[in-house]
Amino acid sequence: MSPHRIRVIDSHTGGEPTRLVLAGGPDLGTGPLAERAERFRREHDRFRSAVVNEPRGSDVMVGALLVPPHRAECDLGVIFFNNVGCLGMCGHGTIGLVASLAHLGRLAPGRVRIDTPVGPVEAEWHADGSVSVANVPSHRRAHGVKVDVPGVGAVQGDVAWGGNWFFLVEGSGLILEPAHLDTLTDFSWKVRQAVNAQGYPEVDHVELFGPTATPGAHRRNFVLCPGKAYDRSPCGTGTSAKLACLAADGKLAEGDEWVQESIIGSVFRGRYRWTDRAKGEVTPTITGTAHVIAETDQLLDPRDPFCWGIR
Ligand code: PYC
Repeated sequence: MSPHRIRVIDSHTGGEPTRLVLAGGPDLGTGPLAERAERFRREHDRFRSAVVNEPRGSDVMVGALLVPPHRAECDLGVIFFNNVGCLGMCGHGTIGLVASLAHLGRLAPGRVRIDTPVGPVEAEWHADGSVSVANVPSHRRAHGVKVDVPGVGAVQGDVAWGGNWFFLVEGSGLILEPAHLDTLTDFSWKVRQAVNAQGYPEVDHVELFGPTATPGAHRRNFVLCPGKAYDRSPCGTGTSAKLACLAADGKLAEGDEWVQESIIGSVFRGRYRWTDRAKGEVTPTITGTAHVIAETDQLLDPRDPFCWGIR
């Protein structure tokens, strides 16, 4: 019996990997992307695990399943997934997707409309190789939420949507440097559990902010993803959530640039425009650069005891 073959292309965006599945993925039908993501979750979870988890991947790998769009105005569709499940949207992943398709000669410089489970986004591949993503409308749901975190104490933050749900914390007092990753991960994981228990079960990312020494950057962040891996990039959906909070607080004017640095020093540039001021809803645009690092065929042999990944 010959193994099942999956064609993938790997890239990284500011250090955060994206594995784009070009062929060999499951047939999810032609319905809306949210329904197809649900079907992917329900019926093909072991495929997800096989593609991104060890031994082929790692906890930090984000997968992107390329699918036909449902929305008539879109050129292509994508379902993002990670080591534990599906993501609504993924900013670094969209930049990686566009850079990968450009590398393959499947895109010309210019705009492309992309269907996702949480709404359409528009990406633009620029002549210098960078990619801008006009994300789904983003907003802050709750401001200054006080959470009692067992073993930590009181922590205050905002709950905001940027294509995924975030709890954003300013002034945690922690040092946002790679040398402190264990402490940052432990703190953020406890915060997430407390936020979920305290009435926000949908929050699956925690984003901490601190000072940056990088000229031109505004803040550094640390983002803990749903499967306990930290984002090496500044997180496109997390930067979108931050822009929604800055807009709500009147701290960044429409059209002005926000430069968000990641814990490893990579940078996204963000701006927003108001889409519904009364509802506090903005459309963020995030710009970053991805690099293609591998074109591979993955082989899935059911005789392999770890064929479906180590979960
Ligand atoms: O860039 O939006 C993002 C993202 C989400 C999870 C990891 N990266």
